[in-house]
Amino acid sequence: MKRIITYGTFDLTHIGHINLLRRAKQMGDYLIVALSTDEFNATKGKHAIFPYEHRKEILESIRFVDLVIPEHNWEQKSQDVVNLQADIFVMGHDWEGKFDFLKSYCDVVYLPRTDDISTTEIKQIIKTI
Ligand code: C2G
Repeated sequence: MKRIITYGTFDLTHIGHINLLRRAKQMGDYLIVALSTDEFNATKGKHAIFPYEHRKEILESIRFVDLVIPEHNWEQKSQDVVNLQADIFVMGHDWEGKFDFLKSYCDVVYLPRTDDISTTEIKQIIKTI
């Protein structure tokens, strides 16, 4: 069983997130999503509209996702990969190169982002309505 892990805020879940999750799952058999907590988002300078518990339940309702765990900090990834026996770490290519240190633990794959959609853009559009 090939185990995939990915990380993110996944706020205002949109097609860019779904495309990432689908392609990540297609690389293996079991997809783990480490979901940024509200507290960690604050350190990222991000304020999610949906609270962690809602973002978690939405992700758990997506058929590609098998497990959702909290992402509390930047440093937990290598431990997560080891503890959860992840074979592949996947992120969108806006993170290209940032997590190559994980190559000593697992494969690292950066997938093309979906164009013309982001949580930030959605927030901007809503403000103009
Ligand atoms: N994504 C994408 N296409 C988009 C928007 C997002 O492929 N149009 C991908 C991102 O590249 C990321 C994932 O969807 O792999 C989640 O995106 P965010 O929720 O914005 O995650 P981020 O805030 O970048 O947090 O430790 C890593 C961080 O937690 C990543």
